Amino acid sequence: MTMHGVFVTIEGIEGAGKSTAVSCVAEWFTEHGYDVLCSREPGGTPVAEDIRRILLTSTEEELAEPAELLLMFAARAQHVARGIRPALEAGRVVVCDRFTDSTRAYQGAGRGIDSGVIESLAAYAEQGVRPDLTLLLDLPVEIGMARASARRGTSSKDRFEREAHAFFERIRAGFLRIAAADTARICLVDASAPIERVQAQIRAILDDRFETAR
Ligand code: Z5A
Repeated sequence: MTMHGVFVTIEGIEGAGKSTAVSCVAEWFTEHGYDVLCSREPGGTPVAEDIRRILLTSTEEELAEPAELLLMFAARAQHVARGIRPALEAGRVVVCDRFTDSTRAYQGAGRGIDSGVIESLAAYAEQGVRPDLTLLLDLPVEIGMARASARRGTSSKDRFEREAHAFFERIRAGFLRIAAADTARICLVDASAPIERVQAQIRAILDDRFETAR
């Protein structure tokens, strides 16, 4: 079936400002007359949000790496089938906080899982649903961590936030490699700038990509 909507994903390390960027992108499309669905991964549907709880907060036993990868894709398969694809088929804009590039960066570059395994699971879970545009919010790891910890306050860290600094450096480098290999889809945003400047960069990209297409 043909899909008429627009699928935009937001990527980056923690504290990059992805949630803030999702609102900015949603606002731009709403102002331009589109019907927008904001979502996130892992999660986005009731079943996928159940899987998210296991992935982020499970502490009863250590999650094995293959299990973490398969749970990410189980959540994604459910989100695509029950959330993203129906919205795109209805002509809506879907703005998603993280998608498969996060798996490539976290489970691939971060944990060292083979890219062949990741790409074959991606093809199976996505069933042809691919982002039209991805905004990669890039910034130094220290700045992202400082922002995330300021926002977190006294609440406890999730499974990923407890990882060492080097893990996040591998992920940032992984994201940059992914972006360099797919410049047609992925636009880099300097996320170390103040919020207003980040939002101006995002709006300029959307003006450039979608205003002339209307
Ligand atoms: N994960 C994975 O391993 N594999 C996968 O396939 C997927 C995910 C899909 C959950 O993701 C974890 O799952 C994630 C990767 C893994 N773990 N980590 N790390 P998540 O997206 O829910 O969690 P997160 O990355 O930790 O999100 P976050 O900390 O909420 O980051 P954010 O959304 O990018 O940031 P924010 O909430 O928009 O901003 C953070 C704070 O900074 C906030 O107070 C803002 O007001 C402030 N902020 C935002 N922009 C600015 C600027 N420009 N200047 C100053 N301050 C700013």
